Amino acid sequence: EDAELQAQFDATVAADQRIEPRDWMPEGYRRTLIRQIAQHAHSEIMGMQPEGNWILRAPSLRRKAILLAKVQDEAGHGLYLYAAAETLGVDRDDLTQRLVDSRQKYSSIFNYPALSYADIGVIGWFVDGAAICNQVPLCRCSYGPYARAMIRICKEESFHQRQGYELLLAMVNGTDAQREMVQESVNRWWWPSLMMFGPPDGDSPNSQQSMAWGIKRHTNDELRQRFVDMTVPQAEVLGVTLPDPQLRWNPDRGAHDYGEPDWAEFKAVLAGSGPANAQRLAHRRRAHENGAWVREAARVHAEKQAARKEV
Ligand code: FAQ
Repeated sequence: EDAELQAQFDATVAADQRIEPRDWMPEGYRRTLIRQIAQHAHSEIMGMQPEGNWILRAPSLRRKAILLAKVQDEAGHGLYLYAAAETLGVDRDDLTQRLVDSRQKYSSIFNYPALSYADIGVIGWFVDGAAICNQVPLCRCSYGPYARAMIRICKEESFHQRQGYELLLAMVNGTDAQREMVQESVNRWWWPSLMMFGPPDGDSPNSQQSMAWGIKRHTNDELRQRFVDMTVPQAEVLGVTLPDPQLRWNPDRGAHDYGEPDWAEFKAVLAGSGPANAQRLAHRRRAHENGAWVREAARVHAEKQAARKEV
């Protein structure tokens, strides 16, 4: 019977149809999805911190309204993604606990500090740009609830990318000091943004199986290349230099050659020793502890409602 279920699952994936929560699925498929969706949800929630830090220091009401909307969207993305993970039989409280106990990862990029308002623009341009490259193919993920969540998330990510680019356009058309701020920010965020796509293909233990299952549609290096090719002409329009002396168009490949990110730095950030790891996790833990009374009140309220229904 198991062989029959497996064959049915394989046929659904091969036909590019969706696996839904009540369908049979291999245990490894379920575990991989829980790992990836939870890490993705945690990233959205942790990703609120670098930018959230600037809401009270936005340079104008307009910039503040835009930034507030963006950070709220990230909270929303985290919540849809936790809901998508819950369809696989896990509990959001448990996933949050695993995050605050450092038993589950979140994206390396959010362990870098946002030091100037130009960083708000560059995060939108690079970090949301990279997120879009990575996430548009996930709209065709074989697992239905994840794929559907991605459609709306990608629409919002496009707005995020545009608001960042528009902020940078305003700054590069401003004073010399503003142009310098943008360049300085680009220098700090370029390499960490390339690392968002994960380790090189030869060093990515999960890619092959995830692609066979139709969870991932492209390898880490394919998506990284797509991001580089998309970003180079945008940098030209802004008049900024991407900090990579090896970056150049390769007509034979029809793509840009580029330098190797510092993978030792990537590993250090994943191991918890990035510039802001400790601060980010401490902040998240504190927020979780401060919210204990809300969770308790909701639990008691739910109990009272249930008791009322019984009489
Ligand atoms: N950071 O075998 P692979 C956003 C881990 S965008 C930390 O290649 P996989 C929007 C990986 O988990 C950011 N860990 O793994 C936003 C695995 O460890 P594990 C979130 C990383 O899963 C913008 C190990 O390394 N986006 O939040 C990273 O096949 C602005 C081996 O790697 C997503 O999560 C990394 N960069 O491929 C929000 C997208 N890279 O779990 C706020 C969905 C790898 O075995 C502001 N996820 N690792 O212990 C994915 O597409 C994939 O999971 C990859 C990694 C591509 C990230």
